[in-house]
Order: sequence, then C-alpha cells, then structure tokens
Amino acid sequence: MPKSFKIPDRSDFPLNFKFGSACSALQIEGELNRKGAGLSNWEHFLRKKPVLQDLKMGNGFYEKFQEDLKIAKTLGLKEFRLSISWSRLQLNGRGDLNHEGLDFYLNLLKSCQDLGLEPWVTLYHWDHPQALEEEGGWTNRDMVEAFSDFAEICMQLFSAYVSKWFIFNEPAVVAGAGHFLGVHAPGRKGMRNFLPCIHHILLAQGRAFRRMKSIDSKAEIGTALSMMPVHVPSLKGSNLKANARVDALMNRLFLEPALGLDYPYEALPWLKKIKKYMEPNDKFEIQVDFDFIGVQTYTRLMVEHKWYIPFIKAQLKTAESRGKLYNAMGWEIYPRAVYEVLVRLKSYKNLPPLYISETGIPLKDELQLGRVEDPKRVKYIKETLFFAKKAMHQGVDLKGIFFWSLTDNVEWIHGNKPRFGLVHVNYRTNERTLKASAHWLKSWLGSKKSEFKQPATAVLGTRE
Ligand code: IFM
Repeated sequence: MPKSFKIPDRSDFPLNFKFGSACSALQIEGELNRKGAGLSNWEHFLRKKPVLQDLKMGNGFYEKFQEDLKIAKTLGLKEFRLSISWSRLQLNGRGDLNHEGLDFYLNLLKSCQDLGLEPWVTLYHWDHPQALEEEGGWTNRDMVEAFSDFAEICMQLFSAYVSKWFIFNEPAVVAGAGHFLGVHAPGRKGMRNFLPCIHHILLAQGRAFRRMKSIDSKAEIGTALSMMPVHVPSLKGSNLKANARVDALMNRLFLEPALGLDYPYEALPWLKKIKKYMEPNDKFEIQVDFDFIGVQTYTRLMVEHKWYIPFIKAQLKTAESRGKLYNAMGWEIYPRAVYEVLVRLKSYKNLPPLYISETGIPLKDELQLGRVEDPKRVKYIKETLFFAKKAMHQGVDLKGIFFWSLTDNVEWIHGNKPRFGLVHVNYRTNERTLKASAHWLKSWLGSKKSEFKQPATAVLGTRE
C-alpha cells in the first residue's frame, strides 16, 4: 500500500451510490422472548451462559429505534439495513402472527419511510424459532418449506415499505460455526449436521426467492455472503492446496451452487457426501438469478497446511503471531480485503451488481468526558473507501457500502465487549453518543474534498 494515498471524495462515487448502515434484530432489539415473541434458537443456545444477559438487553433499539433512525439520517446515510426476528413475528415459526411483533416492524419500516431512509430487510440473520430447531432446524428438509412460507409472509406484510431484501446473512457462518464446530446456535457438530444444513439453506434460498418474486416481481432480492481473501505464508505446494480448500469453504460454498456452478467438489472431495441430501430437482431450485449480491468482508485469513486438522487440513495463523495489527476480535486490520474480494468476484460470469453489505472494525471504545475517540475506525473507513473505489476502477460493479454498524451491539457469543458502532452505547442507560468516526463520516458524506495520509510509522502487534 502506498505511504500516502488519496481518499476519494463523496463526489468520486456516483450520485446514486448507496451509503448505509447494517444491523440485525437479535443483536440490538433485546427483550428476546418478551413482548409476545417466541423462544429463539439463540436464546435457547445461550440459556446457561452469562452472555445471554447481554443479548436479552440488546442495546435498547426496541424502544429507541426512532432515535437511531434519526441519527442515521443526521449522519447523511440514506440506507438502513435491518433484520426481522422470525420468532418475534411467528412464535413457533408457523401459523398465527404475533401482533406486537408485527406492529413493531411496521412502525420501524414506516419510520424509515417517513425519514427518507431506504430499509434493506434481511429475512434470516441467524435466529429462528426454537420450536423449529426442535424439529431438526436446518438439518431437517422441512425447514425449507417453513422458511419459504415465512419469506412469503414477510413479502405480503411489508412489501408496501420494502423493495430491497436480503434472504440470508452469512450462511457459511450458520453452517460452519453453528452446525460443524457447534460454537454458535444451535450448537450442532460434525458432517452429519453441516452437510444437510448447507444444502437446505441453499434450497430454502432458492424457494424463498421464487415465492417472493411471485408476489412482487419488481422487488430487488439478494443475499449476503461472508467473503475473505485467503493468503498463505509461503508458496509451498501444500500451502497452496490448503489455500484452495479454505477458499472453497469460506468463499465458494454458498456462492457457486446458487450461480448454478455446483458445489466446489474438486477442492473439497468430502463434500460429495452432500449428495445424500439431494433430490433430483434440487440443483435447479438452488440456482438463483439474484438482483444483487451482498459481500461482507472484515479481514483476510492467513492459513497454512496442517495434515492433522480434520477435513480442511489447514490452520489459521493469527494476526498476533504474525506481528500484524489486529482489532478487538483478534482479526488482522486489513481493509485491502474489500478490494481483493471484489476484484476476485469479477472472474464469475453474469454476476449481478455487488454491495459491500457489511464491513467495520471492532474496538474497545471508551466514552471519556462525553467523547469517544476512535481513530482506528476513522482510518479503517477511509481505507475501505479507497479500496472500494480502487475496485470500481478495475471494473467491479459496486453499488453501495453498508457499515457495520450504526450503534454498538451484542456480538453474539462475545457479548457487548467488542464495539462495532459508529455510535457508542452506554449499556447501563442505553444512551447514544456519536463517536469521532460518526462525525468524520458525516462530514465526508456532505463534503467535497478530503486528503488522507497514512502515518509514516505503524505500530505492529498492539492489541486494542
Ligand atoms: O456482528 C456480526 C454480524 O452479525 C454478521 N457479520 C459479521 C458481524 C461482525 O462479526
């Protein structure tokens, strides 16, 4: 990266380029199964862990959403990405609606409309009713129909306010962390859970897409995929093969079947066992002609060959062990990832327009004398803008960027310690304070010229 590089101005992006923020229901709403909502898989999964309390509290969005929308508007953001909690709308995932939940989402969407914020609604951001989990959740093919029904219901209920939809958020995380490693809800482990989960999510995505389009053919429907550049410490043959395996798992597994390219069997031969869960028409039902694809990138991965790691035969080398700068989650601070991922996607034919539907940086921000200084976030955002623009120069059809997140929120099993927000939340009072990054973004969104020089010296390996 050059020592000094020019940060693009707002005017360097097309006028209709979208800038927004992204959030998810479970991470901000709090309350979980109260207000008439049903028990979700995440609440059930965490029921004995201290972090459950953080999720129950959320960040006060349920009560304060009007304030948050106004803040987003004040910053100059025009897009607001949110998700619907399935168990808040349908307690057990099927049948009658919970009217309190419905009113909440209708009010939220109407408020977006009143403020001139475009809502981008995610249907599945990791939580679903526990009642469905007890039937096997994503390991059970019946979940495909239950989810498509839910998608259709949401379309019927909300299409008057919503024209932009994401079907899934980061399905690779749901499958990998939730159904192979068991570290996320529902805590299932091993190939016998992982493989059906992958296949059923892809099938649900295809079926939901078609049913949503049959209700509103003009709705723009996409999905949000986590993607990361995968690097190796040396070009040794075994490392290159490890790279191909990790890349297939992290970046190709959910993209390629949806594009009609089949599963990446050549890189991951054990994936052939997924055929056990396939029915004759599935390959076609999985293919989706998305209106856009959301790409979510936070860092890069550095991996090396390790013969003793089951299936993937590769191991992550942490940023700390490599002497690289890292954030409050231990992830390498590597904004160039956005550029690498976007440019790499150009190699796929007939890809729809792309959005960076999430990017951001977790820090341990502190409120001091009414201010939150977060220079690392300001730098991260500036560099992200630089690399997004660079990708556009290379011909990438990028249409917008959503920052994760507007407000600090609950980072799943890590609770509310890592702070991703442009806006600080005092978790005792739920009071909101704009961080320095929010002030910077506000002035950038309304500005004409800006210049950013990278510091001549960088401190390596310091923990946030
Ligand atoms: O907080 C998560 C979000 O729910 C999904 N994408 C990554 C974010 C940061 O880890």
